[in-house]
Amino acid sequence: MISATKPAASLNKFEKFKAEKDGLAVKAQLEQFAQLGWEAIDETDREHRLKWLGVFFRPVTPGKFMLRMRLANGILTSAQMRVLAEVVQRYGEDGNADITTRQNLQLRGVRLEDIPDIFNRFEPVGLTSVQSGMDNVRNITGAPVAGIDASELIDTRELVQQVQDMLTNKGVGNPEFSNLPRKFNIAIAGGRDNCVHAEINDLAFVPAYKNGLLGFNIVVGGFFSAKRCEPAIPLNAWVNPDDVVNVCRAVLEVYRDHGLRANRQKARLMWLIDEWGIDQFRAQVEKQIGRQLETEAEKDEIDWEKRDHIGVYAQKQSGLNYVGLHIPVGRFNAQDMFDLARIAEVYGSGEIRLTVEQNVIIPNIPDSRLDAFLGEPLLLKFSVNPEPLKRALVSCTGSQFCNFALIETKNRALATIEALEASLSLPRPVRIHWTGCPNSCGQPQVADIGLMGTKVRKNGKAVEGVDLYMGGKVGKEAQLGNCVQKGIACEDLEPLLRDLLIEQFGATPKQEVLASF
Ligand code: SRM
Ligand code: SF4
Repeated sequence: MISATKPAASLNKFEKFKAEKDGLAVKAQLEQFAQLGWEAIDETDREHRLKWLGVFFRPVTPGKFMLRMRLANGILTSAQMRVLAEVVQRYGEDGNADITTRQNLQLRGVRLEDIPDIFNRFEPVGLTSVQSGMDNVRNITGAPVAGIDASELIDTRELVQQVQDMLTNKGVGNPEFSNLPRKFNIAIAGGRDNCVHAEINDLAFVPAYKNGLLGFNIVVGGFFSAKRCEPAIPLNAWVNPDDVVNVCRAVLEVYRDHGLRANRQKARLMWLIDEWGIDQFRAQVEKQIGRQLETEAEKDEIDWEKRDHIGVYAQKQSGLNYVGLHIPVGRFNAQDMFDLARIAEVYGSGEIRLTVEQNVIIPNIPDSRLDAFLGEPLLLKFSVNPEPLKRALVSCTGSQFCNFALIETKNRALATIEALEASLSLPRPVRIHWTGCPNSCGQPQVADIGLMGTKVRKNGKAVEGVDLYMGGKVGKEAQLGNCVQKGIACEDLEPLLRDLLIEQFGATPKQEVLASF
């Protein structure tokens, strides 16, 4: 039984409004909303239910909505990118797009009155933004080099698409999964380097051999929240790739029907696993599937350091290459998007891929076209060989558009890195992740250096500051980092980071490098 049908008294306000009217119901009202305008429509529809369609009211920029897409495995075509670029272009200075930490795109500046037309343009090119926010499954991540990586174990593209199709009814919207107790993250890793951060997903599939067959070990319950962060734990189950969709369905049904709904701070999957214990949770998933799951393979195949895919790499298809472009803090304007669509078409196969590090990969570039590709002016902005600090920089949205933010992130992250790079030489990339508040969208816990926005008192005044996280390890033996210092005023951060980079990451001051010649 879905707990949302419990007596109203035991439900929090989100459960109440979901029980009153399903989020997906606003789809039928879009024309009406467009005519009424954003100020006149029902507040709960505007601020909450529209997120079921990926349409996010932004209290920071009222009337200018954010549109969060779904891009299975982070892959889109140049035709799709052009449609998205046209949307962004409509809004002039207000229009831009961000690559997200879930291999996805968010468009900004969007007006509610344009949504029906935008959705009409999405349909013919196969784009959807459905169920991308609130109590739904977020964009499903997969290996960004699926199908082109010579060392790949399992091509995740089709699997991710199948799971997305199942839970969104092929992009139309699926009321079966539109009232989960809370958000839910799914990732499918296909390579050896855990490129999707399996450990920070509610449900993740990790390649593993069992009895000579290649399938997946399953981990569950990983999540970040302001209240608690946990890495995923083994379900003690191994599945054949053919079973991935069924397992996703069963896990989601168990979560939907039994997940905790009274307190939103304790509603993510791990809280249910805590209450039941992993064995009971596993047994319930088996009951839902109607058969026993195989126990997990002794070891998984994640035995590489994580790659960032920036630069030029030979594909498994002989004579073809993929090129990773660095997109500073993941932000595009409309022209950038048109340019990317063009170069993907002119030099590659028209395909564009996104990574969880907020960067782009253009695959399928023949050897003969590579030099011309590398000479494209766009690559002066989106480098294939960025400086080591910029290369590994990730940032959440921050106060420019997000009302949860305690600090501005993206612009500050870039300015700080540029200042540090002006004075330091780094022997290797250092992964610095910024996140504007404890919700941790910028994943500071997976970074070498994580910076989480907070407010600090300095000289009797409240100023923007950060808590410092260290020790996040990605790839094989992934581990979450911890907070090592609290309450650093942002204005004091640069010298602190400078010392940290010198002491712990082998950075050398640039003057010293020059002096030694
Ligand atoms: Fe997030 C809420 C942005 C990845 C944990 N996240 C939000 C909202 C929707 C809040 C809001 O309404 O303003 C932010 C929208 C701001 C905006 O205008 O852009 C927001 N989250 C993002 C993105 C765009 C950050 C980025 O710059 O890349 C990422 C979008 C991913 C996507 O394509 O769907 C994003 N958020 C994450 C991640 C990272 C991940 O999934 O690997 C996390 C931590 C992992 C997790 O969820 O377990 C994350 N976001 C949260 C939370 C805390 C969840 C919780 O259980 O408490 C919130 C707050 C909430 O849901 O109540 C949140
Ligand atoms: Fe907004 Fe906080 Fe998420 Fe950053 S971490 S996007 S500030 S909710």
